[in-house]
Amino acid sequence: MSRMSPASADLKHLYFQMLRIRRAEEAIARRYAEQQMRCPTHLCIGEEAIAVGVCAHLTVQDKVFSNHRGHGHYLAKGGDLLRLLAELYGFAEGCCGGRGGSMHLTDLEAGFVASTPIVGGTVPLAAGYAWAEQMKKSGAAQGCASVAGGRMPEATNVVVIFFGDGCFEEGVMHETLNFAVLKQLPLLFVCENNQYSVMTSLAERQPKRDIYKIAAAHGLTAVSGDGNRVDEVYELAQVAVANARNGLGPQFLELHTHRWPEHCGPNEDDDLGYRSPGELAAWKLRCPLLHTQQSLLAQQVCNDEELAAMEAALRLEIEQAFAWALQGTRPTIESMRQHLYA
Ligand SMILES: Cc1ncc(C[n+]2csc(CCOP(=O)(O)OP(=O)(O)O)c2C)c(N)n1
Ligand SMILES: [Mg+2]
Repeated sequence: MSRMSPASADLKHLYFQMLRIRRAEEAIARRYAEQQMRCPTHLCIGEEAIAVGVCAHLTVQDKVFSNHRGHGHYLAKGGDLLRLLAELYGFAEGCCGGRGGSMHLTDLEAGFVASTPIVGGTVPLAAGYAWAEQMKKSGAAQGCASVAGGRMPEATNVVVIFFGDGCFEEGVMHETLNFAVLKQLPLLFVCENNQYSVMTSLAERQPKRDIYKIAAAHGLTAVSGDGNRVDEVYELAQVAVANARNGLGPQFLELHTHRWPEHCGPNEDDDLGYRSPGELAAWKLRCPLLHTQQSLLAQQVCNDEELAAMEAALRLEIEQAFAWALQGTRPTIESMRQHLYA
């Protein structure tokens, strides 16, 4: 399949989705200081284009697995904002019953299976899910063949795993790549390369080389792109998702981006000096929202009033979502032993 740019209406939708994640993350950061959210929280401000550009090609039946920095993936896949916020406050109404916090998100109705804090933890889970999808498809094909003379089954549901450049250094990542290629799983690996694992840059951790080329050595189709350009992410993901869906095996995207806030928490940390001087400022000029907003205005897809209306709608939605979440109830002591396996 060849690459296609998003149509104007799609670009507007992509912009709105990115803006929704940005404003939700900013509101979380603002309210974090109130000390009511007690879970460690990794914000994805600056990286919104990747979640949005990839998830634009997924159906509800397609599944997403994520990591510690998962709010954007959850929202882009259609996860419930109310239940995300309630989870951050540790309330029973949260998407994990208030037991998990920011790094344990789930919304099965939306096809967002799980995020976990263990770096690499969800990578083999995603492969397992993709293997199950593949088995279901081949089971359906055998059923079809006996009933309808070998008619081809529907294309497979796709599984997407989002992870960082730090995760790519985990052994399980490479074991999973090997297995996914061996089994030709309908799995899309999305590496959000923000150049840092906590405060250590890629240059301090690895010899100079491209992550996607290491992935390609496992024998799958791997490409890299600008993770701050939602149109580019959209185009690359369109091809990758279609390939995975249509039996061409696992696909790999390495998308370059940058996290603006501190690794974990609501604040900025540029004063700590682990980023080179001017690095963050340069990335802020490459803001994914700003670029898309300029395109929408230049192409006359949106005017200033429509952009202001989007902001107003999101302000209301997010205010109401916090008001709902803050009325949550604490999980009961009796529920403490539920969902435990020993
Ligand atoms: C197995 C494991 N090792 C270490 C950690 C501590 N830790 C949490 S996030 C993180 C950095 C991960 O970096 P990356 O995968 O690039 O994601 P980013 O935070 O940059 O989005 C580390 C080392 C962990 N949670 N799990
Ligand atoms: Mg990183």
